[in-house]
Amino acid sequence: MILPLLSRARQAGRKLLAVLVDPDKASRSSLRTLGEQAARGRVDFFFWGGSLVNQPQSAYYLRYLKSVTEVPVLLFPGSVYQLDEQADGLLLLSLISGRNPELLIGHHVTVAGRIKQMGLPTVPTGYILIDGGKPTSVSYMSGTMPIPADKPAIAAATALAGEQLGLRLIYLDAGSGALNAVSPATIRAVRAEIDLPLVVGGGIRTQECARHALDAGADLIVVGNGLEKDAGWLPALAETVHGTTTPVPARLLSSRSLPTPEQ
Ligand code: 1GP
Repeated sequence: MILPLLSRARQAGRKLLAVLVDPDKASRSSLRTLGEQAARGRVDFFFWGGSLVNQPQSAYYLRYLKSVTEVPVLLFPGSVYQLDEQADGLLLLSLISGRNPELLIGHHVTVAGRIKQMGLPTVPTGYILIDGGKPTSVSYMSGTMPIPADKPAIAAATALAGEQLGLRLIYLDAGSGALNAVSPATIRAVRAEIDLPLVVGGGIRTQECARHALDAGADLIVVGNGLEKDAGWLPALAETVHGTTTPVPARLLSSRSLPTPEQ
């Protein structure tokens, strides 16, 4: 259900918005506010995850979020301990900008059986860290270096390799709370190289920044910190996202190049 939604939106040139919730920072009141705001402005997904997550607390708040919104919640796990069958799906991340084998395949082997048992729909995701101007939790926790911000060609080649390996989504992330969001030049370079749906997040705190990412070719943007500080920003942000469209590239009109809808 997730990939077809992304593919249909991409075919129509329609942009999408995801709100990242860190379960460790959640409270019932913050989730209730987000749920209300999500209903007012259109939110397409909640992403659920963080670098350090207290699993019982996460399960409690995820149940609560599911009770106050119908927006699909996708796990965006910072570790193998963050699986939860209450979610609607799982971004199965392979950290392809890094060279840590555990995050390329090791942890996946550890939890493969558990994911199958849970019946969680997965989205095989090429996760690419781009330098956002300061060390982030994810680069520290993963023990990997992000791709330098001024090397769009490396980001593009990394995304292309991910596509060639059969991944179904590319996520460019400057890291939560990044000083600088992923630059339009990097987004454009990646967009020009791949046909997969493209997610961009990290450091998006203004509508202008969101618009730049979308205009450069992001299909879906992810915002976390900016909304933690002010959930009231959500309707205006959603309006920016849903008011932005891009012409559909001719190659996308051929069904041959579209991801196969399996989920
Ligand atoms: C981080 O892309 C997300 O993985 C969101 O980042 O919290 O900076 O919006 P922010």
